[in-house]
Amino acid sequence: MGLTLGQKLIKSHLLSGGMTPGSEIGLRIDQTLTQDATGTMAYLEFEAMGVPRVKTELSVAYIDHNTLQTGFENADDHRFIASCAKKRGLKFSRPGNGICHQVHLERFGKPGRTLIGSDSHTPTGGGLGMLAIGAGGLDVAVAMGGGAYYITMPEIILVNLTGKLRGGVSAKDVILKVLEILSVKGGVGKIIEYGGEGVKTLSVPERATITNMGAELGATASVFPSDEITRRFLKAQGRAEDWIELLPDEDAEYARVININLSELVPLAAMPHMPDNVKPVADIGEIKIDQVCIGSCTNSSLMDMLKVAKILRGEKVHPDVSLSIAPGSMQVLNMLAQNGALSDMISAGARILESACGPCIGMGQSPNSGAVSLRTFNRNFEGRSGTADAGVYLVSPETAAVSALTGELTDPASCGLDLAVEPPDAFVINDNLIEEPASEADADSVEIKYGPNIKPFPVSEKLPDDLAATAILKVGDNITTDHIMPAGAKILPYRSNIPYLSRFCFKQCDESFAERCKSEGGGFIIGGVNYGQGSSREHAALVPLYLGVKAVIAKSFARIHAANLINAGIIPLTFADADDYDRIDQGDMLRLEDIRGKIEQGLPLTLVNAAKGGEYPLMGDFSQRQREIILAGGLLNYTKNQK
Ligand code: MIC
Ligand code: SF4
Repeated sequence: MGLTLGQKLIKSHLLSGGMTPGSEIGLRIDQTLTQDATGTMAYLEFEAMGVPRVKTELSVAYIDHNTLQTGFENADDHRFIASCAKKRGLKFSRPGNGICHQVHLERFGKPGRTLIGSDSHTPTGGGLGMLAIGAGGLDVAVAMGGGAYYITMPEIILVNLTGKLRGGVSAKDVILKVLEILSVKGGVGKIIEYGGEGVKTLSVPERATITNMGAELGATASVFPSDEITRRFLKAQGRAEDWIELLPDEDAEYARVININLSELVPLAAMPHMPDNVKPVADIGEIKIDQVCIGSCTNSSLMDMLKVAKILRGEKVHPDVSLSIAPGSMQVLNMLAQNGALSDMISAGARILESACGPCIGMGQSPNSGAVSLRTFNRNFEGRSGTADAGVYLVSPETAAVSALTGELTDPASCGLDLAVEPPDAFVINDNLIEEPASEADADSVEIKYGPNIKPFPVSEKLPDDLAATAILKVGDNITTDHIMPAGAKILPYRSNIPYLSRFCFKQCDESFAERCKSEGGGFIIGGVNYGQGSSREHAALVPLYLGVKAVIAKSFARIHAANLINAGIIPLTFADADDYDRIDQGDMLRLEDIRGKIEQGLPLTLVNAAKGGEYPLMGDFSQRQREIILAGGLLNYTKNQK
């Protein structure tokens, strides 16, 4: 039997385990990336590991999330990360150079290589034929130190594309269609592979829009073939030598095939407050809009921006709409400036933002109360924009730009637009904002610069024989890491200060959570389906750890968050019978008896509800390695024990 693309990428990097879906495999990692909001913690962890230089082919530290610098905190974090990069052998992408995933695609991604990044949208690199996976900061630190990265061997789903997108229909509509079909949990434990004749009609940045939002499916990764179009993109980036051809075998077998005819797609929108709440724009009806934001790692490429500029040329932004545009990288911004498209945007009344994440993570541009905000981003979780009662619709750049002019949600396919833009033969290459590391010989003299906001991270104790605690919080389905550990302009500057961050933990779900944890010494969290979906932020595990959370018992978990919990020394457990969730009330006293012995021996686990007298069987489907990490009280303790 032939191999799929995903299987080929895995096979060529397999360090341990067999390629049977569901079993744990260890992968050799060629490249890593970090961004600043997760990076400070990742480099603190890397420092704690005591490895002098990174051992990967390439590691890049980006600054793109915390660029508002409303106080000294962000700038101190940037300086800390820059000094680590210089000393430890990483490239450093300075603030202003752009969003990590966009820059990585342009300057560093290579077909056939593995990449892990401390950001859930790292799978963007799959647009170039990479096996690119989002991970927690500690996993990235371990990979930088030359260690394997462990995942559950995924099933491979093929999305078979035929036809060609019609005018006004965009790559964003393709991934919104996949989200409609699969939902925000449909990709868990899967690699989504794109194939079929339709692939040839999509440019690399369009493919990257699609793989980027594979994160919203919960998928481990998404991947496109590396073909002639990939070669042309790399050549235009001055990197023709990085190209290799990478195609699935003709007789490859897939766990499932989803057929999408691109010619039949229409402009879509994900309505508040979930990325899979998808409807055709034309069916949503007339909605007056207050804000439009164009940018983010999903839709900020040169091609996207050129289409937006074409729509805005000679027009005026509707007086009731605030339009902001953040081009994804210095390269994109520079090229828009050179060819005049930037002037078209400015003249129409767009507010041009720095090339960074910005409004996507609530760093500025929070909309007005009760606003309708159209965004070309990837997440529309409640409150993420910084305005609790705003409704965010996720749309394509075309829908966003057309609607910014009309003042209401407008279907761009109905406007008879001619938006054909040709990809450039040569991108403007300027790496002035990328700093090279010190040579090995000079590294000793580089000092790591800490700031007063950079506090030590919490370290877990080894697992005790028994665990007993109250159900300190009970939450429902699809709880996101934005619920657990919110971000936004007021909180994000404290990503390197866990004690301060802890005040905001679960605030959106339960104002008194942090206080109760403090007075009761922590507890167990009871969760529903897909607990911890969304970002890779390990803060959503480290902060609960700091607050004394010992275990999370849920109906199911999102992949990266489950791994982050284990790495932090918190046990993620699933109900064997989902109905037992209903038998627990917040405040019940719960016990996990002989938990240490049972995890050690891989025996079935039971949760005792002392308050109600019930016993609920649990599933702790851990690999031997995961059991050892849990027993040691987290990955750092485990790694130290191994030395
Ligand atoms: C996000 O989009 O939620 C973030 C901010 O990029 C996160 C990382 C973080 O929380 O720092 C992600 O997607 O992993
Ligand atoms: Fe940045 Fe938004 Fe992309 Fe996260 S999703 S990396 S915040 S642009």
